[in-house]
Amino acid sequence: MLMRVLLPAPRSFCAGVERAIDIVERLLERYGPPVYVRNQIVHNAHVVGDLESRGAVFVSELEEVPEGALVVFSAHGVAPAVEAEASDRGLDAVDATCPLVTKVHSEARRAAEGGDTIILIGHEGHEEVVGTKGVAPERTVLVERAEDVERLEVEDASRLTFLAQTTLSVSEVERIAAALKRRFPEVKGPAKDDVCYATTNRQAALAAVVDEADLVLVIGSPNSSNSNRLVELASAAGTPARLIDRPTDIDAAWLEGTEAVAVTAGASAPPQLADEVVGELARYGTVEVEERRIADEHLEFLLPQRLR
Ligand code: 0O3
Ligand code: SF4
Repeated sequence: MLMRVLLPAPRSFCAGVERAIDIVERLLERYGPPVYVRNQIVHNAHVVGDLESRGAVFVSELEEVPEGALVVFSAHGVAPAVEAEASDRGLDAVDATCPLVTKVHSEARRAAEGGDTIILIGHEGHEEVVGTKGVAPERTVLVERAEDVERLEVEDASRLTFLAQTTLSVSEVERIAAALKRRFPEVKGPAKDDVCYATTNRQAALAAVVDEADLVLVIGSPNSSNSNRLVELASAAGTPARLIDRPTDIDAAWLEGTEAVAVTAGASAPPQLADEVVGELARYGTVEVEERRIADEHLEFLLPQRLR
């Protein structure tokens, strides 16, 4: 059997994920274990498992962190109330929030200070949304779908700002933003939108090959928003797609009659997993691998001052 394997690029780690992992690694090197991390540093089982094996301790509540200990906030960001709690408890907090998430927090703060209601486009309960909403909880309303826009009740339609979670579907956010602008012509918003460069590039790269593939494999963990959006994009384009955490998740039945597979990975999935997935596919026959790059990514974020 001959199978074409298309590798859309960019895929895998983004600059914010690399920085967050780097922060935990450097803290482990400098201070030794344990290094507490509030929530999964990024939504990936391999990354979490690897750091755990080297002495990182993942907790969901700050209460689980002993007084005075080192604690890292995950890449998805935290509400100001969490920062305050850490400082009240005398914890030594290091913030691994992606600077592009922090930017959205700053926009939320500015809008709230100006007296605007914030319409946050995002998924209820997602950590990034919990954090961003926490910047101005009394002034923020959440919109998950374009249909929610009609049901929105706002205090003053002339004082509105919309913001978005960074890992959503670009086309879905565009649809919601258009619905908001139709219903509230005075709504203010980001020049483009808050969906970040990495999310945008991974979606565009997959979109460029999806029609050539009979199957799309997206490497990522089940709780990774940006990875799930890649699966949705492929399904919406009419190509069956599966989210896999590791090569052994591949079911032989998926490959029956498959001539071309696209293999991509969410921003929190380690790059070597794509090679391992290609290796696994090669067990079923001869593979012909072709990378399809739509953009180069050179962005690198500075580490927090104390770790530079
Ligand atoms: O936000 P999402 O569930 O996609 O998070 P991941 O999978 O950890 O990916 C990195 C994105 C991030 C840390 C915030 O934008
Ligand atoms: Fe930052 Fe975007 Fe990566 Fe999220 S997906 S960590 S916003 S670069």
